Amino acid sequence: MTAATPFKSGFVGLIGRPNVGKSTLLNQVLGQKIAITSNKPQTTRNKIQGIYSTDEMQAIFLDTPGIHKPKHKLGQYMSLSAQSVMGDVDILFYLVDATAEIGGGEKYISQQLVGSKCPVFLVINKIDLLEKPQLLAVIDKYKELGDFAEVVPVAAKTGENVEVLLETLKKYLPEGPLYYPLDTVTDQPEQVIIAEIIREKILQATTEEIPHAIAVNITEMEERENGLIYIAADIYVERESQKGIIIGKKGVMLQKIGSAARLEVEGIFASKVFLALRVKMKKGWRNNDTMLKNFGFDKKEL
Ligand SMILES: Nc1nc2c(ncn2[C@@H]2O[C@H](COP(=O)(O)OP(=O)(O)OP(=O)(O)O)[C@@H](O)[C@H]2O)c(=O)[nH]1
Ligand SMILES: [Mg+2]
Repeated sequence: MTAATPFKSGFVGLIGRPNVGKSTLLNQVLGQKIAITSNKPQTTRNKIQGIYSTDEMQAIFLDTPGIHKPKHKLGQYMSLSAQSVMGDVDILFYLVDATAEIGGGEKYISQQLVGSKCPVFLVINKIDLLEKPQLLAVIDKYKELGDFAEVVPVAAKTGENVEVLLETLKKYLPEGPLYYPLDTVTDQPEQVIIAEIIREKILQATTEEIPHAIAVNITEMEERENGLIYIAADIYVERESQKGIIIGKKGVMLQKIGSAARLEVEGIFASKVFLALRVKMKKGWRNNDTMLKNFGFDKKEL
C-alpha cells in the first residue's frame, strides 16, 4: 500500500424483498457459505455479518431478512431487523430480482430509501436468467424506483459482474481502519452456523408451512474420543402434525435432514460429527415474545 492509496473500510447493508438473492450474493463475495439460502422466501431471519477484506479495503456486509408484510411477531422482528440497518451503514445495496415484476413490495422499500443518508446501489440480481437483449429494458424499468448512486446488474449465483460491483463499492467506501483482523469472515458463533445449516436442510426438504414454522436450537456440543464432535439439536415446530412431517415415515425424513446437515458440518470442522436431532413442539412460538427471545429474536437488541 502506498500513501496514494489510503485504506478504505465501511459497513454495507444488503436489503431487499425476500428471495432476491441477498444471502447468495454475500456468500459469492466471501467465496464461502456463511448465510443459508433457499428457494423459499424468508430464509434469513437475523442480521448476518460477513467481512470481505483485501489489502486495500475491508467491507463489512450485513445480510438482512427480506422486507415483507409481517403475519406474526417473528415476521415483525425480521422486517424491523432489515430496516434497522438502513440508517446504520455507509452504503446500502438494494437488491432486486431481474426476472420479477415491480410490485407493492418494491414500491414500499424504495420509498423507505428516499432521503437515505448514505449512497444506495441498485443491484439487479439474477441476470443469468435473462436473455441479453432484455437487460437494458429491465434496468430502465427498475431505475424508475428512485435515484440511485449506482445501478449494477449481477448474477450472485454465478458470480457474473460481482467483481465490478466490488470495484465500484471501493470507490464509495470512506477511508477507514481495519475493523476486524484480515482472516475474520463472520461474527456468527459456531453454534448458530450449525443450527442454520440444519434449518437450511429442513427448508430444502419440506414445503408449504413447514419451512417457516421451524426453529433450531443447539443444546450440546462437545469433542469426544478420537476427535469426534457430538452435537445435539432441538428442532421446534408449531403444531403436533408438523412433528410427524419432519420425522417422516419410519423417521426417514429426519434421517435425510440429519445426514445432509452432518455432511456439511463435517466439512466445516474437517472431522467426524455425530448429530443427534430431536423434534419438539412449541405451540405458536412465532407469536410468543418469550419464545422469540429464547430463540434469539429480541427486538430490543436491534
Ligand atoms: N438463477 C439465479 N438464481 C439466484 C441468483 N441469486 C440467488 N438465486 C436463487 O434465489 C433463491 C433465493 O436466494 P437467497 O440468497 O436465499 O435470497 P435472499 O434474498 O437471501 O432471501 P431471504 O433470506 O428469504 O430474504 C435461491 O434459490 C438462490 O439460489 C442468481 O444470480 N441467479
Ligand atoms: Mg437471505
